[in-house]
Amino acid sequence: MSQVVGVSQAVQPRKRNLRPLYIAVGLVVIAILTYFASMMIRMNTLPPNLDYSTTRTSEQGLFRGTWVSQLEPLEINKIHTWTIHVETSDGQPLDAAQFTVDGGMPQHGHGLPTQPQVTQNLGNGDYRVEGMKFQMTGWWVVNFHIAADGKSDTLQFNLLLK
Ligand SMILES: [Cu+2]
Repeated sequence: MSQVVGVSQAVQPRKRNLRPLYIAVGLVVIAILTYFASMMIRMNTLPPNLDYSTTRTSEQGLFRGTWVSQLEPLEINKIHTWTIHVETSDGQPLDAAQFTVDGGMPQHGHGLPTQPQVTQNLGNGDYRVEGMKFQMTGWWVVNFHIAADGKSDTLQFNLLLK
């Protein structure tokens, strides 16, 4: 057989060696699979030692705050109200604090689906927060950017929605 083919070999272009191409395609596929696998792991693996306390100290240590949800237990896809209590680091209630609320899911790169607002000062350092909502299960952060007595600091809470 090979002797017969031998004649045409001189005329036709040599058959290309496709092996490098297969190797290159294989490497690209492996790279893509690795990328998606690591993305899935990153999106689903919680950082260890997350503090889920409902009472936390603000980032610079100026304030302490505690949240309580009127929806208990927390559920996804329900707009609900929180009460947040804020005080100074030495336990004096903040009676004239200003708040901005934001948050999101750090692993997913998205924020809250709503824009919660502090709508009422209930006195004694308590404030009503309306418009809370979480639309997915998983790890959420909620940030209260607080200004009081000419100082500002951020309280961050971690939540695990199930
Ligand atoms: Cu998400």
